Amino acid sequence: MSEEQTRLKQLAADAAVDEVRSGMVVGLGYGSTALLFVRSLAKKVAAGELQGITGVACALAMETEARSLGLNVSSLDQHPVMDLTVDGADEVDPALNLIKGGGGALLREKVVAQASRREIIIVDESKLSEHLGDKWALPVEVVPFALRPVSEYVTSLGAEVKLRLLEDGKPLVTDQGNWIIDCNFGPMADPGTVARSLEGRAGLVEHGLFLGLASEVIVAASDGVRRIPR
Ligand code: ABF
Repeated sequence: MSEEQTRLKQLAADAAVDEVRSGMVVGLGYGSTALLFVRSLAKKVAAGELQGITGVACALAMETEARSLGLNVSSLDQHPVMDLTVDGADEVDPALNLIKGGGGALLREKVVAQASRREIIIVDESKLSEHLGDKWALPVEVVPFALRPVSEYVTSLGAEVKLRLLEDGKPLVTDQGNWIIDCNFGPMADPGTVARSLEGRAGLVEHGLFLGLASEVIVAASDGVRRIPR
């Protein structure tokens, strides 16, 4: 990631921190941009500028990181509704629909997003696309037992399917013990139809199309930060 991209991500993250109020239950997203948000949030809490913040993390790794930064991290069992969640995205279309899951945390991210009063997405300008799928394959979480039938089904829908592997050649394992297949549908004229074609398929646990879930997208570009409300 370039220094400029990191600078832009930090601008977006700082704009999101300004939306947090004392006493809030805050969903903590996953990925490098969300991490910048969590670090900025932790600084404000440590400085006493925010009190009574409870975090609910969208990934086990973020839970650990947030606790190491001194944040109070709880669970959905204790806090089933978030006042505000801040998360990243891989791709954003003009309708603020998203592709998420580049970090493999899409299932918990979607659970937390659906449980949030506000879902603020923070991105740098490189994430904006005319159509979802222009730049990113769609991550899909799959039960290992069902890898082949689900992969063949998604291929029959017209996508090119690849099992996500780590550098050691082993499959990435999600927090739920599942695998991720990256499904390249190409540019999607109607992501809703793609989403519906994936839902209900046995063994296909969740997909990375976040439709109608973003309340607002904060975009950091070289000419400044802009906020796009739903
Ligand atoms: C997570 O982080 C994922 O849902 C999303 O794919 C990814 C974005 O990563 P980054 O902020 O590092 O670009 O939110």
